[in-house]
Amino acid sequence: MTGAELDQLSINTIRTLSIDAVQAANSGHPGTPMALAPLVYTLWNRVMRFDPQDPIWPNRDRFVLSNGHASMLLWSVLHLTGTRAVNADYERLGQPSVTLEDIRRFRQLGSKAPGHPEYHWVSGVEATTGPLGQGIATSVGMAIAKKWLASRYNKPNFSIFDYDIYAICGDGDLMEGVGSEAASLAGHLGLDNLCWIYDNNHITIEGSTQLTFTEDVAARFLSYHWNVLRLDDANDIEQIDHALRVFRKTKDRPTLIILGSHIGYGSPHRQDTAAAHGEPLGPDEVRFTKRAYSWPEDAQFLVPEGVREHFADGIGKRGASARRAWTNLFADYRSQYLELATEIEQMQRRELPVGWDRNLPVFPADPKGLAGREASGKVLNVLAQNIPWLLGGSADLGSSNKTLLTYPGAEDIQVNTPGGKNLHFGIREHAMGAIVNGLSLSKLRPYGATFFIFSDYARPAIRLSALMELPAIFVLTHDAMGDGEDGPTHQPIEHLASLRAIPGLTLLRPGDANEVVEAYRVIMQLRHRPAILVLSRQALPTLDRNKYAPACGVACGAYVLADAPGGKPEMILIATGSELSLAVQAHETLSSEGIHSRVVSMPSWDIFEHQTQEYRDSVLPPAVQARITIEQASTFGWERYVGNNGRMIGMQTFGASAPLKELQRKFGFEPERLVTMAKGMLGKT
Ligand SMILES: Cc1ncc(C[n+]2csc(CCOP(=O)(O)OP(=O)(O)O)c2C)c(N)n1
Repeated sequence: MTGAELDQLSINTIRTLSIDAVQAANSGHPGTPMALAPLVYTLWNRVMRFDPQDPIWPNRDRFVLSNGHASMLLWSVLHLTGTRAVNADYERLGQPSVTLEDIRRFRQLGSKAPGHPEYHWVSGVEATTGPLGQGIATSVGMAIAKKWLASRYNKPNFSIFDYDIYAICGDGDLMEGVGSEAASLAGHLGLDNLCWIYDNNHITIEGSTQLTFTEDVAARFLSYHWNVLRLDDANDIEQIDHALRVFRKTKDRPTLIILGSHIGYGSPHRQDTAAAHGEPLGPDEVRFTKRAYSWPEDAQFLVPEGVREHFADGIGKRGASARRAWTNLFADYRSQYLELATEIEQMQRRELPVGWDRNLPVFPADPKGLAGREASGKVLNVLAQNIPWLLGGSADLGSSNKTLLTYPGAEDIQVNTPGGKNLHFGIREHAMGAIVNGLSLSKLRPYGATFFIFSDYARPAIRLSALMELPAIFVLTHDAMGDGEDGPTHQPIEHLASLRAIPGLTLLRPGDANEVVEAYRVIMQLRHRPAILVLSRQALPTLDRNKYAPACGVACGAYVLADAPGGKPEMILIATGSELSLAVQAHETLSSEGIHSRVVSMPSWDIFEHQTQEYRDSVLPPAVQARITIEQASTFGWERYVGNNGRMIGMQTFGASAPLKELQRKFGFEPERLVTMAKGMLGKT
C-alpha cells in the first residue's frame, strides 16, 4: 500500500469507528468526526510531538477538542495511536487509555470513551470540553503557560519547553462570547504558539449558519491580531499539513486556520443537521456511507491491518524520539540547573517547594482590623515569592481585589515579558476562568480575581475547574454589602449558596485577617480541587487569638471560636466572614448577661463536611438545638446546620444602594438583633 493509501485508510478508520460507535450508542454526533477525520489525522500523525507511550510528558504538544461533541475523533486517535493510561499519581500504566471495547461502549457507564472529552477520566485528554467555547478559551491559558515556562526555564542550548497548542473548534465555539474574550487576549499577548482550526461547515444544530452567524470571522480575527489562513478543502491533507507548518513558522501572533468542510462528508444522502447532531446515521445510511469509503459494508469497529502500524510509524516514532531527546536534555539540564529542574519536577506533581509558607503574616488583635482583601493581598505577595509558579491576576480589578503583586521584580505578563507574575485578564471574567484552567492544566498554580458578584460571569469555567479537579484559585472580593453605595447590582446574594452547590469545589469565607492566612494555607495544599476565597471589601476586626481559639481551626472548615463556660453552651451562633465579629460581639453581650453561648466560625462548609462525625458533633453538639446562623447572603442551605428549631439571619431580597452602616441596619446585620433573637429562642426576654 502506498503512503497516500495508508493515509486514506487511517482517515476512513477514524470515520467508520465514529459512525459505528454513534450507531451502537444510538446517540452522539457522527457528522463532525467524519468531516474532520483528515484534519485530526494530519495533525496527529504528521505534526504533533506527542508520545503515546507517555501522554503527560511535559514538553508534548497539546491538543484541545473544543467542539467536544465530536469526541469520537479523540477516542479514535487515542485508540489508534495506542496511547497509554496514566494514573492519578502520574504513574504510567501498561494498559491502553482507550480500548476498542471502550469505543464499542461509547457513552456507556464506565467506558473510557464517554460522551465528551473528560480530563481526569481519560488519559490523553488535555481539557474537559463540551460547553462550547471553553476549550478554545482554555487553550489560551495553555499558551500563556507555555510562554511562561519557556521564559523561566529555557536556557542557552536548553529549550526545555518549546511545545505548541492546537485547538479545534466549530461555529459554536466562535459564537460563544468566551471564545471571543479569549481570542482578543491571545492576540494582544501575541501567542504565536497557539493554533485554532475552525471547522467552517456553516451548520449548527438548528440549521445553516445563515440563521444566526453571518459575520466575517476572518476579519474579526485579523482585528484581534491573529494570522488567518483559509483552506477550502477539509479532505486535502497536504494543504492541511502545509497550513500547520505555516503556523509553526508564524511569529508574534496566534494562527486561525479556517477550514471549509461539509458535515457528514462521505455520507451520500445526509449532509444535513440531523446527520451531524445527536442522531446516528441509521443502518442503511451506514452501509451507503461505508460503500462510499470503499469499506466492507458489514464490518463494524474495523481497524484494518496496517492502520495501527501507520500511526506507530508516524506519531509513535516522532513522539518517542522527541521525548527521548528531551529526557536526555533534561538530564543535562538537571546537572547544570538543579534548582530549576527541581521546580519543574515539583510542579509536574503539583507539589509545593520547601519553605512555601515561610514569612506568612500573623496579624495582631485590632478592633479596627483589616479588610479580607487587604489581608489576602499581603499573603499573596508572600506566597508568590515563595512559590515561583504561583501567578495570576484580576479581570481589571486588581487594585480593588488586592491581587496585584507589588514586590520588586513582580512584572506584568505582556508580550515582551511572558515570564512575569501579574496577569491582566482585562474585563473578561469568563475567559479568565477558562485561562486559569489552562494555566492549571499546564501545572502552574494560577489565581484569578474579580468581585464576588461577577463570579456569575466566570461560573461555567469554575464548574469545569471542579469537574477537572484542578487546583485553581479564585479570589473573589466585595463579598456582600460592603461596597454599599454600588447597590444591588454589585451585592452578591445567592452566590455563596450556588457556588457551595458545585461538587468538588472548596469555598472559604474567612472572618478575619488571620483566618485569611489560614485559608490560604489550606488552599495552597489542595492538589486536586479548586478553591474559592470569598473576601470582604471593608475592614473586619482582627480577633484577639489569645482570648479566642486560634485561626488554624479554619483547616477543619468550622471550629469553636468562643465558648460557654465548661464547653456547655445553651445555644450556638454560627457565622462566616464579615458576620463573624457580629457573632462575637453578641456572644460577649450574652455572656455578660449570664447566657451561655458558643460562637462557631464556619468559613467552609465543604471542608467541615469532610471532617469526622465525631469532630462535627463536637463543634455542633446534636443536643444543642438552639442555633442561629448569620451570613450576609441568601439563607438557602443553612437549614442543614440550624436544624428545625434554629433561626437564620440572611438576605431574602436583593440589597440596596446606601452606605454600609445603613444597609446593616436595614437588613438586620447588627449584634443587637442576634442578642434579641438568642434570648427569644431561650425564652429569656
Ligand atoms: C455552551 C453550549 N451550548 C450549547 C451546546 C449544545 N450543542 C452541542 S453541539 C452544538 C452545535 C455546534 O455547532 P458547531 O460548533 O458548528 O459544530 P458542528 O455543527 O460543526 O458539529 C450545540 C449548540 C453546547 N454543547 N454548549
